[in-house]
Amino acid sequence: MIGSLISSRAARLRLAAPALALAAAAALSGCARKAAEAPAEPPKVAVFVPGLVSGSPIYEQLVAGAEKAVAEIPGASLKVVEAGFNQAEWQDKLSALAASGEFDLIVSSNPSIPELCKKAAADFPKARFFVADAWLPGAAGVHTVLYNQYEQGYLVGYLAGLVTTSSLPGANPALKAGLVVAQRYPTLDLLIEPGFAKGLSEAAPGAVLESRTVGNWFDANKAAELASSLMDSGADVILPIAGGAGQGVVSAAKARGRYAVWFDGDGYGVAPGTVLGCAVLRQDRLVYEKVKALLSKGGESLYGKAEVVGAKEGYVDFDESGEAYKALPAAMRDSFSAVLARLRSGATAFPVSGL
Ligand code: RBF
Repeated sequence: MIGSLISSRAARLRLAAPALALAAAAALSGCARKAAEAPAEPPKVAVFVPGLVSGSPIYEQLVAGAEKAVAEIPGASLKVVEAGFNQAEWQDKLSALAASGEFDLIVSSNPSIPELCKKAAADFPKARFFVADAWLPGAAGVHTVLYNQYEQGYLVGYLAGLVTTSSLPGANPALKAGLVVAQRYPTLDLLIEPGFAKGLSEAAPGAVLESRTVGNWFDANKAAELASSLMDSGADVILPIAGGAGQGVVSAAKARGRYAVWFDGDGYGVAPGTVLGCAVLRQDRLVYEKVKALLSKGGESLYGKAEVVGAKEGYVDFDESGEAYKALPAAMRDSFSAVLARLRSGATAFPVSGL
């Protein structure tokens, strides 16, 4: 039985190798025999969700991408761990996953996570991490990919500029847009907000961007209050970067007949007619591709590396399929789609080399 296993593996080895004689010799070596006797276990993957999945499109996509990759690897398994909103607990929870030694790969997402992985990898050098929406080069055992969120912010900023200068029923003469954020962090301060401001001022020269901070990623009531105060001061279109709390921004905008633009996923359905545009991430695709690559031969070479992907690579985009977007005046959509096309083609680029 074992003998036939070895010979069928040897046959496959020979098929794959360019030099038949070499492959046959390798198949007879102790090394190849050992590999045949102890076939690699199917991989085990953990998804570490820094928060809760529900309500945060970026985390929904994280899980969906990992699930798809694992489903395609025979015998592979997936465990999803929601770490909750107490950020002070994240290091211990992540390190516990690494310490268990159970997982071939721990996958996560958000810019604060690589530092925690770096610490866990120092304590448990066999642990391997992939973090999307993050950037940390040179950390052993940790691979990161950052989205060009300047471009993502720019897209909805440009749309917000078209809205605030428009004669849509919910638009007012004040040239003002709002931003409701859960907390301040470098990707927001260096990419998302300046990108939004750039798009806004290109479409609406002289327009003002005002922001408010919720203090957490879940309090939709507080986010709604902050959105109301922005609307009191003249904002007619608001972007929430607030995870589940963002729903409160949209309901407040809806209640006042104003508008929202959305980030990360498809938000048109959150309040039809209120959410006018969605700058999306293809995080599900990225996570799927990276999990597959990291678990295959050669995947090890990716650890320690940090990459940036944007609109040109197709990981930052805009969802034009929403009814509310399609119902906008043709002149607005023409102007917006020209900007979108330039970003997609790379004719307009806002290169980001890290954080
Ligand atoms: N985004 C969410 O959608 N939900 C969250 O719970 C969430 N938590 C975050 C916690 C920290 C410490 C940081 C730095 C970011 C968090 N983000 C969260 C933001 C996320 O990484 C991303 O910037 C936004 O989703 C915009 O793409």
